[in-house]
Amino acid sequence: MLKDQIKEHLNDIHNTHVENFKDRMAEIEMFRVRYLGKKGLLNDLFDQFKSLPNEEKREVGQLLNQLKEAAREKIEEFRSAMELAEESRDTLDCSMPVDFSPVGSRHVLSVVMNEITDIFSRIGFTVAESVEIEDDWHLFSALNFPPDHPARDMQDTFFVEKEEGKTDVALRTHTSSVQVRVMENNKPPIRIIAPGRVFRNEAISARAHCIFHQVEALYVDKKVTFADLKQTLLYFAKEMFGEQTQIRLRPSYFPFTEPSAEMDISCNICGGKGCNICKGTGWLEILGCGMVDPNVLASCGIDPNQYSGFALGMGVERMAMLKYQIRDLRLYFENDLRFLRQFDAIV
Ligand code: 2U9
Repeated sequence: MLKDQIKEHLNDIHNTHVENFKDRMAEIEMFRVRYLGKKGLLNDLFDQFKSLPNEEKREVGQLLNQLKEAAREKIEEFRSAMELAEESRDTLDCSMPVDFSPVGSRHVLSVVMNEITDIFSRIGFTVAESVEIEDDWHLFSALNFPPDHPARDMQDTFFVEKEEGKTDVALRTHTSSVQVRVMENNKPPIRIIAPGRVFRNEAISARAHCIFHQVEALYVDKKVTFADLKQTLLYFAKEMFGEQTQIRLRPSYFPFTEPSAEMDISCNICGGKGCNICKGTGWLEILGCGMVDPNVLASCGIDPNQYSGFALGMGVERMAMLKYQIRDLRLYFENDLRFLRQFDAIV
């Protein structure tokens, strides 16, 4: 039947794709002649149409028009596909370098954290890690925090559970809890660093964030003295900020160390002359430290009459700020590529 023939041709046109043509120009012309040429299929079908009974003409006529339109559209589609191929052939530059997919880089905080870890590992410290959700004992009590210390307050600490008569559970406010766990489970000599993420209930600003990173170090053995601490600090400062770096210690207070101190380094921007980074003092505060309080050693099951130890702690964000002159803490967490890309070259 004529109707079925037309439908078959429609189907053929639909399934013809220019990508399969070898010599596109010649094959498009062949396609045109086959359907629309003087002796083409459409003229032949129109001839057959003329001799159809009148009642069939309406339906078959519509189908014939559809077929003619489909053939025309297909030819148009072939031609524009060919033009596009021609254009890209003209503009194809085979000598152009390959556009490799972009490779990510390490975040500056990880770089600095790894650098600190490497410096301490060169003098025998190993890395210790533990949980970020801690109990009151490992966060505060074992570390000699008095019961009314502000760190135990909701204002300063994110509590996960705080209930009357129950052990309080909180996001760790320092990585010192890691050292408590190591001391509880190991005998001295202990020489570890505890790098990790910590959480404090602070309003976010250029100088404070509720999430930040610390690296703490702990050395416990027989006859560990403040001189050991001082030498370790000098070694660390020179490795981290350059051989010319000088250090000074100022007395301070922490519940877990006695005596306690804060360490400054000579300003690595002005070399100690005084600039706006060191606020004209020539010194930059970089970490806290001290001799582990005997109460802390005892709480962790280590005899303070036999052993002594030193500890120190630093904020990684602050270290990176001083090393790379980053002015705003929020930049670390915003993932703005303009910031991150500045550190592409460092590993
Ligand atoms: C144990 C005993 C003692 C770790 C120490 C500091 C001093 C210190 C701050 C630096 C900036 C925290 O990130 S910060 O806000 N830390 O000043 N941390 S001594 O002392 C310990 C740790 C564990 C068992």
